[in-house]
Amino acid sequence: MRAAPRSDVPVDEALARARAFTANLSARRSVRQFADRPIPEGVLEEAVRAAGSAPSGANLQPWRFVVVTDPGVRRALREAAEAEERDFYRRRVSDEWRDALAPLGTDWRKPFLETAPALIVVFEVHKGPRSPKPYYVKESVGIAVGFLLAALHQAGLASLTHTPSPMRFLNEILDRPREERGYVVIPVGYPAADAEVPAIDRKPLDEILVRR
Ligand code: IYR
Repeated sequence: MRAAPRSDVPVDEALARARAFTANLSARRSVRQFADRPIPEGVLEEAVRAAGSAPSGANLQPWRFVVVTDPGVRRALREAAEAEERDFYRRRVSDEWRDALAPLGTDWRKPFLETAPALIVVFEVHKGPRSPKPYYVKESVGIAVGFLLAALHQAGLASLTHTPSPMRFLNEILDRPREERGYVVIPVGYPAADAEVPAIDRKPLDEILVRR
């Protein structure tokens, strides 16, 4: 054991610091149209470092982040994802799910998989030849992805949480072992000049917070 780190936030600044963080983070929006503009050197690596600092079940850190910039690999991912999505939107989607997605305007086409300058493909890491049995994998990886999205946003980069389904094609194209299971694909870059986002609101605090 070692001494726990001490807070460096003066108590009279706590609320202002919390508000500033909320203002910054709540300005983040998922973006689906990306500019042809490169990501500054080192930023993705630093964001993955932030993700890797997340808490995890038994501290087993059951995650893998694959940064994809190769245009050929991005194209292959787009083609495979669109094949799955075509089937999803035509046949597998329920009426209820289709209605829920309608305000977002999504469809089977996933051009952002090629237009975003980088994709961060996140995998859960399960028990395998080189990895112990992990605990609370979805929770752990979800928290790490939250850190990752926050770090990218802090660096001025836009991102999208894309969840093609099923995701096994990710293992084949990215040459990952079977104990790694696709969790989310995150296109990263700068928004296109004409990028638009759905006009959505966040639930007010009195709808999401309960006190007992
Ligand atoms: N995976 C599909 C469908 C989709 C599902 C949810 I839940 C979303 O929030 C958005 C899309 C797609 O990527 O289009």
